[in-house]
Amino acid sequence: MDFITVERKVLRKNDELAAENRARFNGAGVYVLNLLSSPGAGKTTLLEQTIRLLDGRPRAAVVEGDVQTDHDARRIAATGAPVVQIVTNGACHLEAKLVQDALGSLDMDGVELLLIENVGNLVCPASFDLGEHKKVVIASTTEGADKPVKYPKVFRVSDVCLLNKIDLLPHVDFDVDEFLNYARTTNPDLRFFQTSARTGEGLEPWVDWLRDNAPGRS
Ligand SMILES: Nc1nc2c(ncn2[C@@H]2O[C@H](COP(=O)(O)OP(=O)(O)OP(=O)(O)O)[C@@H](O)[C@H]2O)c(=O)[nH]1
Ligand SMILES: [Mg+2]
Repeated sequence: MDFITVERKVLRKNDELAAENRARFNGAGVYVLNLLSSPGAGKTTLLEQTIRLLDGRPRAAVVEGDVQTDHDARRIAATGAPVVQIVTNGACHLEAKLVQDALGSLDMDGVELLLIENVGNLVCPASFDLGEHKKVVIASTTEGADKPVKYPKVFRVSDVCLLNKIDLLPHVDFDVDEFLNYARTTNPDLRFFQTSARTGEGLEPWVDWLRDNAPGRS
């Protein structure tokens, strides 16, 4: 009972800070996406390729979330985009306060699109609003097609779903239609993109969607 009360308080406080973040993003005209996936689904690789394809239209910045290391921030920095790394030191998700604090170290000059890579985990990150406009869940073809029904919350709270690593389909036992059916059953409003961050296949429609949506701030 006490535990549940504490958890509710933590979430309520997080929601307040997330609302502050969202107001700040809206005030600055920055469109924000929160990227969620299991470890290794390809979030950072997708970000690297996406930033290169966007080519500054819109100008993007990245917040990286990891349990340890600044490996991902270094990879993003190599693209030239502004980036800040949050190391959670064991925590399995980002929280609004961590993002708020990290923004102080990020060059947001001229930035219209902020991409937040959450800690690789399909469970905890789904419960914490960071102040983003939309959540994007990334699944990959090496994870099994039943993830939308095994981890439904992350698919329910997301607006967009990327199915990544489609270049591996000939080599893995993954039924795309089964995955799409499971995902649509969990969330009928999900918008899908099938991508390979390795070959670039399917990235153009995703980048077009970003370009269409980034200026249409809510
Ligand atoms: N074949 C193939 N490999 C990919 C693709 N996208 C990413 N990878 C590989 O998958 C591995 C993990 O990719 P990352 O981009 O680091 O994944 P991540 O989701 O950022 O991982 P965490 O930050 O640790 O959760 C790397 O070896 C990538 O090269 C893809 O579309 N196809
Ligand atoms: Mg990563």
